[in-house]
Amino acid sequence: MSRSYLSLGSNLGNREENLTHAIRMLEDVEQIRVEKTSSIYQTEPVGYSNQPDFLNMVVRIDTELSPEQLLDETQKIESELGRVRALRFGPRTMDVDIILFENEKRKDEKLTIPHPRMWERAFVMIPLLEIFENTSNEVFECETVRLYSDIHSGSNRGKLSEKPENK
Ligand code: GSY
Repeated sequence: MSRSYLSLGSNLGNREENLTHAIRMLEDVEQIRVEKTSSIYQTEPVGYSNQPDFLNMVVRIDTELSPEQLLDETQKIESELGRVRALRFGPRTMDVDIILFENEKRKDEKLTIPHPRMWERAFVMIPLLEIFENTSNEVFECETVRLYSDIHSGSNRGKLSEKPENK
């Protein structure tokens, strides 16, 4: 069983419903268990600024899938939720990125883990820290990530909702 962290983002349609839908679709995959979810944050677009604000969150999963199989599942969720890649950094109904996968370090055409831009993205680091902060055996990761987060933190519109009670 491997532990992985996924970043979810949406800035088209009913953004909150899109996030909820994506989590449900992750839970429907037999080899994935959603263990924790962060709060939802409303964030300024990074990259291409002339687009609506995003809603972002991070989820922690346990999975029996390999990183490649997990990537296939996240891409299926993106396309089922209607993602169309019109602009590389443009608006999208759903973006699901693999941020961390156990202690995996890899860089190939298909997949780079840890996610290469996670450190400079407050919309990833802040919800990730929120999950780490509530889990004692993740203290080491928490300190490492906090360090990077302090260095790189950018603008953030702030938390939209409290995390659900049961996660
Ligand atoms: O890489 C994820 C898609 N994305 C986002 C996002 O999820 N949130 C914010 N705030 N900006 C973004 N720019 C891109 S591209």
